[in-house]
Amino acid sequence: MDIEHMHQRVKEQLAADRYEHTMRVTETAIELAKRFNVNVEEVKVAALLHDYAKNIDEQELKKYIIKFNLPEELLAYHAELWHGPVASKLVEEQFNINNEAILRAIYYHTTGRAQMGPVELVVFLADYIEPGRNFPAVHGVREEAKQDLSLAVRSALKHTIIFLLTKDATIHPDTFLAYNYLTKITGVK
Ligand code: DGI
Ligand code: FE
Ligand code: FE
Repeated sequence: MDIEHMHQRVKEQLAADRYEHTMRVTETAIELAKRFNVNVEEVKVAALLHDYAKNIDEQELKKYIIKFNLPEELLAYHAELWHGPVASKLVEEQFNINNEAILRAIYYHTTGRAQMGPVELVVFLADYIEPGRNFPAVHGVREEAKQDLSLAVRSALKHTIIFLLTKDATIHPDTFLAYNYLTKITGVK
């Protein structure tokens, strides 16, 4: 499956604003991959497909979680966390993608996880700092992203956790595991 075909399918699948976000994430991710010596081809595909399931409604996402045997505990968390895991299964099926680095980057792009690999880190960070994002914490993370991939992702996770706490939201354990992992490996604490 060539990338132009996937691009076309993404455009058909997503609303215009979501498609434009996807294009900005892909450009940002390619830049980060070059900066931090991460596989550009894997990053490009993962970024292009990361939000592939974003415009599927909740009822249908729920059906896919059952159909694909994804962890049912996902259903106990906010529906916002469902589109990554579902997208990873859909693109595996529809585009015959079997590269684990790409599939994981799509699966975990919202929560992160412990021991995130380089493609996961780049896609996670690009999604957070793409030029259309404009929340207060993004500016500091963009600065860190010029220097250190792990530190920048750690900061993005930290600000996501703080943001979710202000909303009294539940927080998926993978978000904490990702934060703890990066805190340890960066030597912050
Ligand atoms: O799909 P995008 O909007 O591009 O970005 P995303 O997939 O990172 O989704 C971001 C949303 O998910 C944002 O509103 C924060 C929320 N989120 C991230 N981690 C968690 C979470 N929401 C809950 N409830 N729990 C989490 O652990
Ligand atoms: Fe997303
Ligand atoms: Fe996104």
